[in-house]
Amino acid sequence: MDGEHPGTPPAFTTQWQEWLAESLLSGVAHDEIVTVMRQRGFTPEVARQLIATQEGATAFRVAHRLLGEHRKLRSLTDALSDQWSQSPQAKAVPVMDPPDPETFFEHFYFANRPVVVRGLVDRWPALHKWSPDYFVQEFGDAVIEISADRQGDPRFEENFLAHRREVTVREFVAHIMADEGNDRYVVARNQMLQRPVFRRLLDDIRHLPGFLAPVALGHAKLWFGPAGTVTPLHHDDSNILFVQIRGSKLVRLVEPHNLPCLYGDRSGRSPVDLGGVDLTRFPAMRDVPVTEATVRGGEALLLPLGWWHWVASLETSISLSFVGAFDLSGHSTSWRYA
Ligand SMILES: O=C(O)CCC(=O)C(=O)O
Repeated sequence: MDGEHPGTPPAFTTQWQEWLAESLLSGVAHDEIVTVMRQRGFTPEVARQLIATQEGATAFRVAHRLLGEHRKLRSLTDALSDQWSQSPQAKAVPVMDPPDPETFFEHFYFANRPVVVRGLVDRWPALHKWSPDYFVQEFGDAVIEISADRQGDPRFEENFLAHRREVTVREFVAHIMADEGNDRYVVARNQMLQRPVFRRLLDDIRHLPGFLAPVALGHAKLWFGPAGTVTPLHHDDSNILFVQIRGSKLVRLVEPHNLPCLYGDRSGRSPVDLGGVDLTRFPAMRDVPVTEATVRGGEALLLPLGWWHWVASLETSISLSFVGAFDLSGHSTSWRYA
């Protein structure tokens, strides 16, 4: 928009058109717009005429209406996240002990609130059998896919395909027992339990009547790694029951109404590191409440639909997640946003 010669009326370039549309849609007063345009060589009459033409254009009027709806929705999410921040549950995830399906659905699943459930999987043989040593003993020579060399790549999730490696269970366990950290991790997307050789592991988990639909068991997703793995902040599009089989994990959560402050991409990943938020890079995070839970072996955590979560393993860890397959008479809701 610079570089106009005094006395020569400037061209109303695409850049000017976008500036004008953006200023009007952001609510800048006409007089202020005219002042800026005058300083750049437009006469006040031409500036006012351009404003009138812009405001009369069909595309502008549609954008104005949609923006009004967007602002109203945004102010609602701001109000709801403010209200949530006053709840005691915003400080720490509540614990349900013993498990009770009615309370689980009524107070947590349908209320879209996370909860740690104790005692839910007490009867699963996996709790007592599964360990790195057990996996070596039973499947030592079997080949698995892992997510590797992650520490040097801040976008290792987006670049998932480039980080896939094949190793034997024996090699993997030897590595994770020797080295903590985020460099080697069997994640859900590696689909370990989908390989036929590992299917018999599913015999060690049991139907959870009232909580999970029987079909859920066949779709269990495995997470297996050393202390120090980190799954970066993201949200999923369904409710998840996350079951810790062995070891413990720290889970930090952000309530969905804070979505506009999380710098997320279209797929639901956020660059914000909840291990230590950089407020210079992400100032909108300043007032966002972060809720925390430590999930220990034998405990389950409801990760409700749309909740952002960041997960760090505190010890050698084996976990399972069950996505969107709850024992409901209706259907499991999912969030279609693409
Ligand atoms: O355990 C982890 O590292 C991540 C779990 C997770 O993000 C999920 O189940 O959605």
